[in-house]
Amino acid sequence: MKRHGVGTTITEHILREERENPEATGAFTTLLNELIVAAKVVSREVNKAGLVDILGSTGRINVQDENVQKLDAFANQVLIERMQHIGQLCCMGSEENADLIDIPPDYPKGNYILLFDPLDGSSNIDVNVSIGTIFGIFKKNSEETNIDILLTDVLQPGIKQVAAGYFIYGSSTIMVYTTGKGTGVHGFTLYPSLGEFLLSHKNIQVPEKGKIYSVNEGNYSHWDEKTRALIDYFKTDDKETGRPYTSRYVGSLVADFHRNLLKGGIFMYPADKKDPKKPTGKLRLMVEANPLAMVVKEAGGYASDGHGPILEIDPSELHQRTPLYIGSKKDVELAEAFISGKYTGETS
Ligand code: AFP
Repeated sequence: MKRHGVGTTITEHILREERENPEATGAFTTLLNELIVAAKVVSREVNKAGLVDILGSTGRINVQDENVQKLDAFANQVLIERMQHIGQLCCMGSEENADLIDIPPDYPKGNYILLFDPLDGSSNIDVNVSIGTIFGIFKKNSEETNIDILLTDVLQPGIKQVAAGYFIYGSSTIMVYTTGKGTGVHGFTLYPSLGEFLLSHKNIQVPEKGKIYSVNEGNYSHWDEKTRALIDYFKTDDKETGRPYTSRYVGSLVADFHRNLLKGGIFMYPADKKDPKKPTGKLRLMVEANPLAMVVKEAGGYASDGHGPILEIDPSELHQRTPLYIGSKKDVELAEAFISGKYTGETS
C-alpha cells in the first residue's frame, strides 16, 4: 500500500511478518532493525570510498590468508559494535575473525547467533564494482540465556537458519532477505533521501532454468575432468537445450548471485587444485554458502556442493570451505549430475 507517495518500508514489512508469527516476541525484529542500521552505515562508507582516504589495504592478513582491505575492517567493526549491545544475540561469527565473537559481559544476551561476511568481494572495492554483506541467523538450541556458547552450538547445518540474506552495495543499495517457511524472498532498495529501505522486489522467484553461467574460468586447468565437462557443456552450441549459455562473472559473490537470482542461471565456485590449503574451493560454508542457499531455496532455486544440498552439510569448522553451485533449480541439478558422475545425456 502507498502511503503519502512512499511504498512499503522494510520496518513495516518486518512488523507485518512479526504479527503473522504467533511465536514472535519482537526479539528478531530488534535484531533485523539493528542489522539494517549497520548496513546503512557501511553503505554510506562504501559510497564515499573513492572520496576519502579509506581505500587500500590495512596491510593485515586475515584468518583466510587474504589481505584485509580498510573497508572490510570498517564494516566488520560496525557490525560487531552495533550488534553486540542489542540483547538478542548470544554470539557472532565473522569471516574476518578466527574465533566466535562473544557478547561483552556488560551487555545482555539473547538466543540468536549471527554469522556474517562483512564485506564480500573486497578485491572489487578499489575498482567501484558492487560488493556486499552476507548474513545468516541461527537460534541456539537451549533457551537459557546466561550460558557460555560453544562452537558446537554454532556449527548447525544451514537448514536450521531462521533467516538469511544480504545487502548489495551497487548502483543502489539493496537488501534481500528471507525468514524461510514460505514467507518468500523480498528485496528492498535504500532510498537515499529518506534513508529508508523500500520494498522494490516482492516475492522474488528465480527462473527454473536460466541462460547465464558464472564461474572464474581462469581456474579451468585446476579443475577435475567432471568440472571441466560441465563448463564445456554450458559453452557448447545446442539450440534445443538453449546453449550456449552466456558467461557473466564479476568476482563478488553477492553481485553474481543477485544477478542470477533475478535473471536465472547458475553461479559456481567448484573445488580446485589451485591452493592445497583450499581443496574444496574458496567459498565459506557458514558465512557465504549457507545464507545464499537459504535465500535461493525460498525463491524456488537450489544450492549444492556438487553432491547434495548445501543446507544439509553438517559443519565441522566455523571457517569451513565448500564448493558451491547455486541458482536456477534445473541448472544446479544438472551441475550436480555432472559433478557426482550421474550425468547420462542431454536435458532440456
Ligand atoms: P574477496 O572478498 O576476497 O574479494 O573474495 C570474494 C569471494 O569470496 C566471492 O565474493 C567471489 O565470488 C569470489 O571470492 C571470487 O573469487 P575469485 O577471485 O577466485 O574468482
